[in-house]
Amino acid sequence: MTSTILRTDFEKSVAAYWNTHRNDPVNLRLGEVDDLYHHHYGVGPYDPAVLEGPEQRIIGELHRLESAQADLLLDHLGPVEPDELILDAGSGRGGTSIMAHQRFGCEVDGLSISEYQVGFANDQAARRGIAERVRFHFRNMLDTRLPSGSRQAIWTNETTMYVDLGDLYREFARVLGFGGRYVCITGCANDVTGLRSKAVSRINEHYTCDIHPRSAYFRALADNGLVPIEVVDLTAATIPYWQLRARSSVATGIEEAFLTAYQEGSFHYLLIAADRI
Ligand code: GPP
Ligand code: MG
Repeated sequence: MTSTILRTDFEKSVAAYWNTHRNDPVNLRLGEVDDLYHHHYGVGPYDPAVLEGPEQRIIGELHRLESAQADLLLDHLGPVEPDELILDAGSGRGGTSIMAHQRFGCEVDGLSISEYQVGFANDQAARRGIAERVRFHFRNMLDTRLPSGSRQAIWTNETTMYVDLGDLYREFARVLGFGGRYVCITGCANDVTGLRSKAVSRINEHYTCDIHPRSAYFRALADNGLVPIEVVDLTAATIPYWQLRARSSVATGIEEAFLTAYQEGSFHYLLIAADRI
């Protein structure tokens, strides 16, 4: 069974990373604030007063910025009706999926190649009593096994750096209905300078990922009938999150690489909303 889900050595190493990263205070302590466990970064200014208070205030503020990022993504996903179906491709510990269900009232399927993350996220849905409508599956987002045209909306929240974009958007174009919406938040490299940046290489090494250049997104979207309607450069909006995280007790050591990459312009934090035509 596993071999049909994890098809390459790269996918196996990515799954191993997420299956073994179970003691990650930067994600668990933030998630404990309100039981929304995220695996993405934050946007918006932080309140500098949190730096004067107890450490828990910094944790709460980082979590608020991560939830604001997920809210921003969902702002571009809707409207979604309660009887429509949506897909979280690379669903982590489930935070964005649960927020999407709370907002739209619809059923959500989340996919992850980490069995640990799938179990964690399903436990979260069960604890909230929404397991029948928010379901997480051990599956590869390049092969969702969902019926063609069955989804009104799909999102990827910082997960596309683990896959080939052509393969991914071919599958999304199949699964999305005509006029369906795709929203992506991602970090991508500046085509001119990014691929030679040491900071971008450090990020790739840290997470076992392969950051794509910005152009690769628009090429793969266009090749698969996904037409961007909005592109938001969130780079300036995410820098405060990294500055606050660098000063927190849950810093992991990758903060300086993100700050350098964003500030030198080799790396962009982007939201892309596209429609399936
Ligand atoms: C954050 O996950 C996202 C990724 C690891 C994908 C890479 C994203 C890029 C924009 C390059 P996380 O919340 O598990 O990371 P951390 O543990 O560092 O908070
Ligand atoms: Mg995190």
